Amino acid sequence: MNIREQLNALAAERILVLDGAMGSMIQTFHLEEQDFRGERFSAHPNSLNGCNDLLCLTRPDIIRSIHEAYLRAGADIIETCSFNANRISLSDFGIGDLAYEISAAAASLARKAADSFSTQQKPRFVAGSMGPTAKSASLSPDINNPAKRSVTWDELEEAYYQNACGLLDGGAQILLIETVFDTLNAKAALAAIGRLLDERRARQPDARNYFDIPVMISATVSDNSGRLLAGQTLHAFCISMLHAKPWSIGLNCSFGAEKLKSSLMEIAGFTPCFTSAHPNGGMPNHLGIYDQTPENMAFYIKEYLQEGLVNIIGGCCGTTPDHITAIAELVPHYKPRKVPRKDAVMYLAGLEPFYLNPNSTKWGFVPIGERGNVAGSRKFLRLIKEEEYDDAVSILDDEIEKGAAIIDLCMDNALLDPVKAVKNFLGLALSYPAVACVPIMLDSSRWDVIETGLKLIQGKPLINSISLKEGEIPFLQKAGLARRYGAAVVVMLFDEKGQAASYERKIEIAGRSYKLLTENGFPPEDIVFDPNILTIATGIAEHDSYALDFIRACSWIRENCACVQISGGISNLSFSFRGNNQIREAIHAVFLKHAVAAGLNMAIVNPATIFPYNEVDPLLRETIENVILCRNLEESSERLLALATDLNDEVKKKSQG
Ligand code: THG
Repeated sequence: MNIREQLNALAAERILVLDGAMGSMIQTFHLEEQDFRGERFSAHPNSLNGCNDLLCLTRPDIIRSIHEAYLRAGADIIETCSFNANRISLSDFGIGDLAYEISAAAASLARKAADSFSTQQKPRFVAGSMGPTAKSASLSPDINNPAKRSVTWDELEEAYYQNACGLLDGGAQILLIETVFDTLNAKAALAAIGRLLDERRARQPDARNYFDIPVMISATVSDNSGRLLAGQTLHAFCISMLHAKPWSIGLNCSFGAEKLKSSLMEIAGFTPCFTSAHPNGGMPNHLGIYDQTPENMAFYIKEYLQEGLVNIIGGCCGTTPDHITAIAELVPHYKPRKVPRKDAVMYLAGLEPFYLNPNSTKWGFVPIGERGNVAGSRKFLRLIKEEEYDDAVSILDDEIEKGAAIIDLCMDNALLDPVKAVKNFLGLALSYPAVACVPIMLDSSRWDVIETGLKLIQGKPLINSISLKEGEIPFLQKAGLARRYGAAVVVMLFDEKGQAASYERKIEIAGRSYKLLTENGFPPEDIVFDPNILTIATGIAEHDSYALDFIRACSWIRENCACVQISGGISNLSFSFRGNNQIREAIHAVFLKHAVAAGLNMAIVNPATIFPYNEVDPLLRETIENVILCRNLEESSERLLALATDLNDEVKKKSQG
């Protein structure tokens, strides 16, 4: 059995006990500057007092004795003293370069302690602690410049990578990303861990099983709103973590066990993996000291256990081995929480969660706003070019108000630098509450532009798009990166031979893409097929069946590709009637009715112009229906053109008025 299997077997039987605080225990030793420095850092220019992680090198005796105290108290899992053992945090002390060394030393110390207590009956485990750093990848440090960030995704990912590398090399058996206050930081940590474990497995194929390291994620809530500091709700946070298949998701620090309970309930009811909690020992008193007694803390923890909220329980700031003893004594009397299954529904997130439910909108499909697209709105293009970003954001706000549940964002234009435009615009737009709440669809033909967006979004976005255009290897590589960043994907029906226009080509490519993705572990509910909505009524005979072929492809995909979503860019359909909005809206209404019936459940649209099918003029509706469904084609097309011309004349008359 590898560590994951051992832990799973134990967690199926009982609630596991995590240890308590490292910091408050270190304080009891009343250490001075010299203890932190040891001999090795006696001449270091900065003060090192308070750099607890450094004690793994300079006072390993103390760290080990604390581990042993928690093991004696009954902890199944102990945490390494490495909360700040990353380049970003250690740089505050001028020792950023020691991140790997300290992480490795921290893990090795904890392992020695754990191994000396481990028995067949009660095996002990070491979780490598990975703190959030003091910097946020999502929040601006400057109120006058909301697009500014004090740390980038790349800096965080690199810092976490070294942190995790050291922890694994030192012998950590679990990695614990804790005190998450900004989901984007945690996503960078997950990406770093994912990359590291992939590299290790590739380098040491016979140790693949060993590098199946369980990852625990634990967030902290900063106020009673039950949100993380960077703004996400707990549901949105969980959704944004699930791509990494964490072993557990939970909460730590915050305000003590009593107040943490409601937040924990939210996570426990939903999360399809184990849940953990390691709250503070109450709230600090007026002197900043945590004075909650072990009995008092255990009183509140008992409620967690009675209500089946946790699989792993321990303590954070202010807790001591006595607190852990009190908790460990309770645990055998209660059953572990039952892990709910995840249903095969697409979850996305902005600051708020999004569950795909087309029936919850009045249209029967989920509208994705099309106007944040420099190729689809002249106004948006002008505002982006002129860097009038606030006004450009108001276009998105407006779409959301009109019903867009997701926002398509596209900066592909020859006159723009799309990487720069995404960075600057998205950095700003995400500071506006309405935009920040909904999931973003990153629309670009350039992968570097998409990755730029992925590195800025805390939630779970959609990538628009990937396809087999350049063959299977790049397709699967991008799908793999989508998982690493925690994004769902739009799959356009293209292959090496080009875009699928006919029904036969559409189903050929859909079937092939589906098989490739699902065989490589991509969850089908995170696939959005786009069977290419192409322009009809162009006067070219080949184009006549485009709408019908799309609709028929939707039906085939529904029958043959379980759990996927189907979307399309609706406005493409009517390009040949540009300038004639009434006809365009009528065409969209009729098309949507049939496409939704065939299985379309999302659509890129201008939500302000969605027109109800039943309100389309009956003669016009019948004509459009015939054109879309290729019935009586010649006559219907002529009639549609005539109706369009009439409508155009009417519009002209009215405007001349
Ligand atoms: N599939 C996927 N993504 C897509 C498309 C698709 N992204 C882009 C496009 N197609 C969908 N978006 C739009 C946006 C606007 C229009 C059409 C498609 C549009 N705009 C008006 C016009 O050009 O006439 C508005 C003009 C204006 O206001 O300036 O029609 O198919 N996955």
